[in-house]
Amino acid sequence: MEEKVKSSLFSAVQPSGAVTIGNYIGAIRNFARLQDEYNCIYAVADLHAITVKQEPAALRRNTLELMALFLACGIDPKKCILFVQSHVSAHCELSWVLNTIAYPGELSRMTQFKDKSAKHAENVNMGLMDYPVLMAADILLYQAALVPVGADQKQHLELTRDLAIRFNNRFGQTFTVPEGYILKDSGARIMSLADPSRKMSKSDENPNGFVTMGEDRDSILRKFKRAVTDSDSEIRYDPEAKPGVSNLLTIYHAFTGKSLADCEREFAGKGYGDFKAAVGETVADALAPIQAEKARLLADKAYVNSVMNEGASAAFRLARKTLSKVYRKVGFYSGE
Ligand code: ATP
Ligand code: LTN
Repeated sequence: MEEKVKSSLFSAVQPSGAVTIGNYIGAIRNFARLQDEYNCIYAVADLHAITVKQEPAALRRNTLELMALFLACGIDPKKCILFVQSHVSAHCELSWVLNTIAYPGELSRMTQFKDKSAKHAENVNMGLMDYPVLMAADILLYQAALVPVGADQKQHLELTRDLAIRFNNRFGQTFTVPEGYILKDSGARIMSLADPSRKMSKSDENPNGFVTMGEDRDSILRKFKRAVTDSDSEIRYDPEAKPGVSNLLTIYHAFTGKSLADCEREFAGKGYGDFKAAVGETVADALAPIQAEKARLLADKAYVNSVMNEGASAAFRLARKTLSKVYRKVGFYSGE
């Protein structure tokens, strides 16, 4: 039988703090699901993380923890390439070349740049503005056809596509133009538990807004109990009119695998108190085995290190192919 050639898929998460259930539902959970269908390449995006201030010791710790979390969430290093972005220098090298075809106007218009500039007004640096060009380099180096991310990254993916097309038009076919894989239903944008008009973010100053993947059971139950809903009492999925309740239904749906309609039916006639407690219990139950597996992996640092080192070698081999092609196309003399 003819074997179908798998296409490549790339995604990354920044080691910029504790990973939330928003990151998990919108992105990481899908990483393991896609690993049989695609040649998957997943990175810990430490080069991206330093665009906002990081404590060096915390960055080092978060990098190891995120690698362990990837593994604990079922990403199999036998099927995927898992590595740390700064271990493969081609990411910086390609982003330099792409910088020469990216315009400051398009970069300064990015929503994330505007949001982060406002939030970190004391540290608006060139890296923050260049963030999407580095992200384009990540994706284009591996000729990725698909990029699973949450809805907030859609604009960056559009820019990646624009840069790929611009380069291909100027220098000839070089890059695969990637597509985003963004969940269709809710889930692509999990909202804050404390303010359902804002996305759940690990850098929120209010810790009641997010639940991290490492959070203990009591804290999870407490945060869900306090989650903002509305003054009505109906448990119905309607993100416009009932953003808080809809967000909780989405989280319940994501962790149980039940359809949104079934989730609504299950809670029909029940009060908000019971509903919030049930969602909290479900999340705590779902996170427990992931937490246990992560702790087991962190106790075996040598294994996690070996996964990231082998991943970097494999990523380097793929990245070098694209980078050589790019260098040839732009006219760098090879000396051969
Ligand atoms: P910050 O909130 O500090 O800006 P972040 O969590 O948005 O960080 P990343 O760690 O790089 O940034 O995000 C990793 C992945 O999680 C991305 O694919 C992103 O789109 C997704 N993601 C982030 N927040 C959410 C959310 N609230 N709902 C769904 N997906 C999300
Ligand atoms: N910017 C992304 C993280 C990231 C990424 C990537 C995602 C860095 N490089 C390449 C997909 C593809 C974020 O989620 N904040």
